[in-house]
Amino acid sequence: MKTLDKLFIMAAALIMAPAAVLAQQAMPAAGGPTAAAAQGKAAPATDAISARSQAAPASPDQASGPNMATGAEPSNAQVAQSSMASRATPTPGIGQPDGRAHLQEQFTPIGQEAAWFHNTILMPLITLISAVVLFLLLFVVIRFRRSVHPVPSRNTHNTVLEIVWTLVPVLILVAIAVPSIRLLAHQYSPPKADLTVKVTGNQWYWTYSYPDNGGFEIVSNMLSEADDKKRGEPRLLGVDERMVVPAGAVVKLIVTSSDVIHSFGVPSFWVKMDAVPGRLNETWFKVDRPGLYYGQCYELCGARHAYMPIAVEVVSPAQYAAWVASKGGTMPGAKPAKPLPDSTAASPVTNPQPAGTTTAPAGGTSATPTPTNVSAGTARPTGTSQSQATSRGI
Ligand SMILES: [Cu+2]
Repeated sequence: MKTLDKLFIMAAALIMAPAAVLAQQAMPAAGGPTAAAAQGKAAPATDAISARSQAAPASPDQASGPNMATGAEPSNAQVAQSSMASRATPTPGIGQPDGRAHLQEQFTPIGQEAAWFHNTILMPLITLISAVVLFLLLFVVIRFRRSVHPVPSRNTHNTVLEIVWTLVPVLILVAIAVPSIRLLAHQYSPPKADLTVKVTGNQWYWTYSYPDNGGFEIVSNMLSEADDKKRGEPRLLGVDERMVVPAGAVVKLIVTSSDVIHSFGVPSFWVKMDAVPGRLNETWFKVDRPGLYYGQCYELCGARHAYMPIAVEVVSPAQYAAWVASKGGTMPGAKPAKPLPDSTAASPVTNPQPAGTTTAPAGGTSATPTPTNVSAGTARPTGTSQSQATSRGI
């Protein structure tokens, strides 16, 4: 009965709306803030996020992702080996925090769409709503203060206002929902994967398995502060063994944990996925720009939670093939496919390259690995004393 009453009153209110008059001046001020405040949380008054112009789009050569399965171009094997001998150096402000309060520059299609949504739609809207609410509050406080408005109005209803402050937020929510749901749909309908990497969180390091490349696994531990300095890595973000993926390839991540819940996240990829023991979670990314991108564990996972960084190195397909070979892995379909002109080139590790010949692949961008002071990095044969690369299956 009560419900029926309410429905009746609401219907009557809707019909009567045009005839209603503004009861008093206090009403907009009293109602406005409540309704508007329900829509947006307080936000900084300024939109500090500015789109920074980004350097170095990947060259078509480097971004030829879907061909990954066919393996390295033989002619590039030597080049790749020489490049892999030196680790990519981080670019300040890219793939890592730079001290400013903003989203990191995005390097995946999803990240770019999400950053656009945040910077172009959400932040201006939140700022506008906050400003309107603040204005209404100040208006009420000043205009209806006791000294100039001693007798308060006792009106409790204003139909027009009630409709307005219900409809406007609904329309705002609908307007937000369209790009929001579109973004969700894009996130959860990944294109066909070119490469799968299984990510396992451990207390307190990461392991990365490459089932498409023979199932080898690498163990990624944080570097000491001294090593960070020596290798030019950002503090607390450098690792001994990076996850290496090819540029332009759709990388599927299977994320799990061996002990407690961790969370694998790389902010500049818009990737964050919980690593839960006994479960396989899936996420993906596609990065065209070769370079180095950092992340961290995003779930409180124990005493050294803060010390399990993530470093993802995006390299050209040829460099990736050389890296896989250096870890004892294989490229899918690479076996009898194309006989190499130089049979020894199939094993880049055994093909010494004169030091200093750094013939970068075509289209070398700022992110292309350049000769650095670090050469003891990833290009070491499987089975060294480091035992970082084991050939366990997953
Ligand atoms: Cu963790």
